[in-house]
Amino acid sequence: MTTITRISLAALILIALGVSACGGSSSSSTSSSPAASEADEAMSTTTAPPVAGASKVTLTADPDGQLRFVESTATATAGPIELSLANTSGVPHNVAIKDTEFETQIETSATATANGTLKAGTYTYYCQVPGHEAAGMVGTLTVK
Ligand SMILES: [Cu+2]
Repeated sequence: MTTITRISLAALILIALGVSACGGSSSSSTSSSPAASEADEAMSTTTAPPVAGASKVTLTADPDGQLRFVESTATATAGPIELSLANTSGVPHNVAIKDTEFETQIETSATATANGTLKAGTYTYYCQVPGHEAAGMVGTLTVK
């Protein structure tokens, strides 16, 4: 009786360990940059490695929390571009460029960055948080 109870307990513990181990591995991050440290992610996010000499486009979310970018227009040089949104407000924002790969993470009180390349042209950047573009969180990027 005692032996059977011990075996059953041991089996239950093994099952429990097995389940938790499986749960742990299957819930691993889906991040596309697993090498990034948690400290880095807390400060900024990046969708692709930065390119040396990239044309930097730095936008700023309204610091008072209004749904707008401080810059309604921006310019960049065609080629590799580093797009950043500095957000010091308590409102979550991001920046994306329509019809391109550029899309930063949504951040609150942090700076988010996306890297990629753009050809010369006129692009529209906007905030993807629902309602923000409609409220006016949109601008024009001219790439030459
Ligand atoms: Cu926004």
